Amino acid sequence: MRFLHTADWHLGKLFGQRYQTEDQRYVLGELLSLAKDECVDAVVIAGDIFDRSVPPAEAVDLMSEVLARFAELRLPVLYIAGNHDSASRIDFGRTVLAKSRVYLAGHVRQGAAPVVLEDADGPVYVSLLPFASPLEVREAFGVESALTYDEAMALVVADARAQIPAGARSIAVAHAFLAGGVSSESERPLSVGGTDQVRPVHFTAYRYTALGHLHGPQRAGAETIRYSGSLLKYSFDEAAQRKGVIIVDMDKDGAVTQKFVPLTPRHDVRIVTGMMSELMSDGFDPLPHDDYVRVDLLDTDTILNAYEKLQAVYPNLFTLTRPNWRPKDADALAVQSHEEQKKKSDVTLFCEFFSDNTEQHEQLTDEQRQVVIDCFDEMERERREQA
Ligand SMILES: [Mn+2]
Repeated sequence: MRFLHTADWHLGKLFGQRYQTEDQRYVLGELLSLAKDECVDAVVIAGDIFDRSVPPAEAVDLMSEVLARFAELRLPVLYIAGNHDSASRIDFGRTVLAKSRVYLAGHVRQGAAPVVLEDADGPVYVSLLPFASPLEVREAFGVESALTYDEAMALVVADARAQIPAGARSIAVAHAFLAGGVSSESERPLSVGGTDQVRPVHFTAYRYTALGHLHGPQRAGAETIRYSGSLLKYSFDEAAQRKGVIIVDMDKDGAVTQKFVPLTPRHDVRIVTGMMSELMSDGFDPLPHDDYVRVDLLDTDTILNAYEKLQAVYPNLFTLTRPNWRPKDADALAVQSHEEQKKKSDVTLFCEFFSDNTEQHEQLTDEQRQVVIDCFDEMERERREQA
C-alpha cells in the first residue's frame, strides 16, 4: 500500500492581501502529477482543507475540481476537518461521496467505522479523527466532566481502536498539536488560552499517523507519526521551510517507510535583507523578483517612499521592516505598541484589562482565568460554526 500524505491546504487563504487560490491550483496540479507518477493507492489530507469556516466560492470550486481529478485517476481520497474548517460544512455530502471513494469526517462521532482500503495483502483500516475541541468530544461521547485536549484525544483514539480488528494494519489521520511539535505563525491556536497539546503516545498502536495542524514538516514523537506540513508557505517565518508531501509505503506486515517529496510553488516566499542602495542595484538578488517578499531594510536613516521604491524592484512586496530604524515621534511609538498588543492572546489582553480596571490592580484567580479561557474557546467554536 502506497499513499500520499498532505495537510493544511488552507484553500481561500489570504496572504499579503491576496487570495492564494491560483498558487494553490498550481501546486495542487503538481501534487496530482506526483500522485499519478508515484502510483499511489490513496491520498490523505489531514485537515485545514479550507482557511476558514465559510470559504470563498473560488476555494470551494478548487476543492471540487481537485476531487474530480482524483476521481479521474481512480484514487480514493480521505480527508478530515481541521480547526480552520467548519465540521458541518466539511461533512457535506459525506454518505454520497463515500460511494465515489471520497471518505471524509467533519464532526467527531462515537463508534465511527474506519475506512477500509484494500491492497493485494489485505485490508488497511484508516481512522479519520477530525479536529474536535474537548467540548465537542464531550458532546459526541456523552461525557459530563471537563476534559483536557489530551484526555479528549485518549477517548477518541480508544473508541477508534475498538473498531479495528486486533493485529490488522492501521493508519490514523488526525488534526492536533502533538507535544514537542514546532509551530509557525500561520497556524491559529487550537485553544486561545488552555493547553491544546496532546501526547504522541495515543497513536503508537497505528502503523502510521498522518497529522495536520503544524505547518512545518516534522516527525512527532516517532518516525511513523508525522506532519506533512502545509501545502504552501503561508507566513514569512516559514520562509526557510521546504513544503511538500509525504509518500508512505506500508508492506504486508504493516512496516512503514516514507519519503518527503518537495513541491515547487509558483511563487516562493522569502525574506530579502540589505541596504536600500544594495537592493536597488542590479544583480544583488539573483532569485526571481516576483516571489512573495518581505524586505528587512537595514538602513538607519529615514528613507522617503521606501515601500514604493522597493515595490518597483519587487512587485509582490508584502511587508517592509526597518530593524535598525528607531522613530522618535509619538505616533510611531503608538503604532509600535499597537503591534505589541496584536501579538498578545485574547486571554492575556482580558487579564490585563481586568487588572487595569480594578482598584488594587487585582489579578484573576486560576478559577476565574479558566472561566475566561472557556468563554473564548466557546466563542472561537461559534465563530467556526456560524461564520
Ligand atoms: Mn493549518
